[in-house]
Amino acid sequence: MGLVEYEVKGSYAVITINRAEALNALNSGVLDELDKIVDGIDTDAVRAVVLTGAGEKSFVAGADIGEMSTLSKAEGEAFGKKGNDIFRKIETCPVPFIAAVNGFALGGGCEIAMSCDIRIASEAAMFGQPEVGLGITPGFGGTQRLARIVGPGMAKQLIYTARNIKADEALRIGLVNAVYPAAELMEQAEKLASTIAGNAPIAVRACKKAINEGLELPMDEAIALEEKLFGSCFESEDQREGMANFLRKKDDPAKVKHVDFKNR
Ligand code: CO8
Repeated sequence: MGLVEYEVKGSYAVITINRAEALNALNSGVLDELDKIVDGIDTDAVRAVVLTGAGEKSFVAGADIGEMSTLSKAEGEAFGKKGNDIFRKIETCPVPFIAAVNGFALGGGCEIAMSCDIRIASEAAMFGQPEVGLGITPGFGGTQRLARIVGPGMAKQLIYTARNIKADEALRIGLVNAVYPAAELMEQAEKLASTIAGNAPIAVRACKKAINEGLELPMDEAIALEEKLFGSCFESEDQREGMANFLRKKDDPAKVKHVDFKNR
């Protein structure tokens, strides 16, 4: 067993951070393996990815404090960049990532969850950015992504106080989309991944790009980006078959079938 596990389950995959003895804390070894796995995802075949942590207690309890404790300023900055580069790969990976948060999601754990497209959590999940209590800032994108997800006021309160919040509060502030009993979390995450994977992959990928890149642009440019991506879906086999399938319903509702999208 490696520090990070990767399992392809048909049209989606599951990545598991596998360092349960340290509550899945992110050390350099975990980050290096994760980087290789994300680089190696076959984004033609895999249409959604679930990211979770091994064991029943923790998703990811942050960056490894032992490893960080003796870093110089330059090394600290380099370690921040190492994490940021990988999390950015997840954020910009063409296929959607779902974080299945099964316990502690603190510091770098909250940050890796926020680099995913969608977060769902178990009732036992706990979120927080405890860094200022350790004498550092969030360093894997927390100051930026938390503010974008829950708004600057709430992000500042959580970051300045270093207060951890439970799953119900994370749901209330919009940090997660849904909360499930622990025993149901993976089933729900995989069901969500499977639903996404059943839709037209070219279109899903274009939606991810349009939302992520559009949010960084003024509205006129964002709308123009959407137009380009919308146009890019046409003349694909999937667009023709998806629409033809709908139109067949007009002749005979019995003719509507599940479309087996081909990703072309
Ligand atoms: N780093 C290293 N080891 C950890 C970490 C961590 N973040 N979290 C837990 N562990 C280890 C513990 O040391 C312990 O190991 P051992 O058994 O060898 O003593 C084992 O995991 C189990 O942990 P506990 O015994 O502490 O379990 P508890 O149930 O008592 O407590 C907690 C669970 C509350 C999650 C507790 O472990 C804790 O507070 N952990 C630290 C959480 C934290 O502060 N995370 C943020 C770290 S900072 C960060 O992520 C910054 C990201 C950006 C970095 C940028 C780099 C420059």
